[in-house]
Amino acid sequence: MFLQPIFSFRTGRVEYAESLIRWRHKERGLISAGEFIDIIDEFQMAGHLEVVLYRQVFSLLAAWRDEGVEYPVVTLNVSGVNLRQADFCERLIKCAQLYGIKPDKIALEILETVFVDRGADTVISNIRKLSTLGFTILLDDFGTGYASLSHLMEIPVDGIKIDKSFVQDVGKGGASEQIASAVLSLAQDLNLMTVGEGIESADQLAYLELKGCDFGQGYHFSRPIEMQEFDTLLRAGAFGLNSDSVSLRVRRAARHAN
Ligand code: G
Ligand code: MN
Repeated sequence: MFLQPIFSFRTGRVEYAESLIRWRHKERGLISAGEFIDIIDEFQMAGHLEVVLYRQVFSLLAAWRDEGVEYPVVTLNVSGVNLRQADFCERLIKCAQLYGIKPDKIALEILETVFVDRGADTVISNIRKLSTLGFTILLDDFGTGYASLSHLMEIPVDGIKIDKSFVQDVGKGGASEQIASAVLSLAQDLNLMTVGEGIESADQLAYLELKGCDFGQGYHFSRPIEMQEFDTLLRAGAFGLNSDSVSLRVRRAARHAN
């Protein structure tokens, strides 16, 4: 399991970290989940991997909590297979309770594409339940899916992660820059938190910050870090951490007040 830090532009601290699984292939080396997600879905392995990954994440969070370490909110990528299962929420919350982890320490990353696949009703009702339970809901790879605007209205989203394809074309004079800028301005109007993904250069960082993006993630800051090493860095104070994610709470309150 790997964790990739997500930095707050406002505080400069690592307030979130995305958990990522890597498959150590004998010949091909490390393979990312994005490359084998279809295999996971096809063989309905999501349920099994989920147990392995979630338990690792929850036990790590429990250790930090028990030892008084200030730690970031950890994000879990949730697959369409999981969201189409009627009992997914119960399974997730039970697993979290087993380790005494409260939902406000967990953010769920959901791809927009889950809404256009079959079983969208179950998906939406699951997301509503998860949000009510207190999990933070983030739309992943935002801008690459379909009918995204209508879904922003329909489901209780807390924030969006702007897809790296837009971020990486910033400064190249194409349409990506306008899209990134429009998405940020829309998110601000809706009081959503925003994360720029795949930031690889200081120019990309500067552009997103200028446009009011809240958080940044990408090789420019840090690659995904193996769990043990992340743990060591966190305890050494390398992430300048403030576990209290103020901006999200303020935005959430503002939205509920509307
Ligand atoms: O789609 P999702 O948001 O889950 O993307 C996470 C993936 O993006 C991970 O596999 C991670 O390794 C990769 N990633 C993270 N930062 C960067 C980056 O700066 N550049 C590129 N190309 N990929 C990145
Ligand atoms: Mn993700």
